[in-house]
Amino acid sequence: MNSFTSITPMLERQAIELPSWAFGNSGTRFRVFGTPGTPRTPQEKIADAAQVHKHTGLAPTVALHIPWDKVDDYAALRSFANEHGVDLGTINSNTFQDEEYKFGSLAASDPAVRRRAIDHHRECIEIMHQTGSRDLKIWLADGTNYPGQDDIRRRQDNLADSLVAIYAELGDEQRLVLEYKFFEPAFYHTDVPDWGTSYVQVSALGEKALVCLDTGHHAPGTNIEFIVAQLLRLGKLGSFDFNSRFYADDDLIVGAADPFQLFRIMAEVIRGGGMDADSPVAFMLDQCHNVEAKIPGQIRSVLNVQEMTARALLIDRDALELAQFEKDVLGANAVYMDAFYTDVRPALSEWRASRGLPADPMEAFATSGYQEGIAAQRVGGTQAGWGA
Ligand code: PSV
Ligand code: MN
Ligand code: MN
Repeated sequence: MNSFTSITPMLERQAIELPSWAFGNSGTRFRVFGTPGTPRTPQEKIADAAQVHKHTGLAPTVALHIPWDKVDDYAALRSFANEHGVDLGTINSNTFQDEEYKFGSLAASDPAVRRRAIDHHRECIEIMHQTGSRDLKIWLADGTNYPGQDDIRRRQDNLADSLVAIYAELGDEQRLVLEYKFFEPAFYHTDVPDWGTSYVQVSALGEKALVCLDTGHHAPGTNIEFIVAQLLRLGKLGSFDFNSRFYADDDLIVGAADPFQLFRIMAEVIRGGGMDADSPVAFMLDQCHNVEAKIPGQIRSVLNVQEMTARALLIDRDALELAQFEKDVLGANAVYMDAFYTDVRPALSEWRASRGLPADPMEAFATSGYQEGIAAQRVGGTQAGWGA
């Protein structure tokens, strides 16, 4: 197995973007639970996100969702973030909560609806210029509920045309990442249901368009690390939305349901160069904390990613390749599993402390008094965009 010291340069550059919506109240369609201290403004969400970075050194940027995080002055919002030790990251568009989008947005049959959705993305790109964001992330709720409801092939053409119009607006340094999801809110067909469709659509656009892989957006049993390997091989893996799920799009803490899956994904990311210094792959959380405390929930999440990354980096690639070459099936599997079963927490704590970070970020936050402070100061926190 590789030594811990040999993997710290890779760990050093690990960055996991936090979603602003993770800090708002959320729940399910049955109930949204309030929490004391919930942010009331985008600024307060950013301040909370900055706590995660302060205690872990892992989360230097915060993703915004428009219009949930709409402000008058985005440059000022960026300065606010910088003053808190973080920066603004991905801009997420939103074409799923307005009445006009009942039958879709970028893939809709109605040209006026498509135009409206394209204009919204133009506005997002304008915001990206002000926030200094590189990535525009598009997730669409588009789809149908009944066979025959709409022409599913024509909708692909509509989507392609809409994406061309958006892509044309991107600046040289900007990128578009197209996220896929196999179902929900549409149940019969979804217009971007899988990595293949996303790949086909972004490939038609050009180099600045890539696929976003949300770990919660697959059918149970899907081999996600294979998708990772394939997209990296094709040079089209742009970003991750990390979360975990038991049943559907649960948006639970990444690594909570199946740490081994997270390990396997990170092993394939590393194998494909996705953690190299010049890698185009961006890592983000896409989670909601319905019943647990939000800031510690995010701290736990980035630590889970760090722990499984460290374990995946420990895989002795030479020994693995040799065993694979020699057709030593169980030997190869043992090399892989040895790394997975290594508890890296003590080494990570020590390494963290050596870099001036808390050895135990969960404990450091719990004893910082921050949570008590916001609970006393903030009344009437906002609901995150996701109620389901
Ligand atoms: C809806 O499934 C979703 O959870 C997608 O994963 C998006 O990334 C997220 O909402 C925010 O728009
Ligand atoms: Mn997502
Ligand atoms: Mn989702």
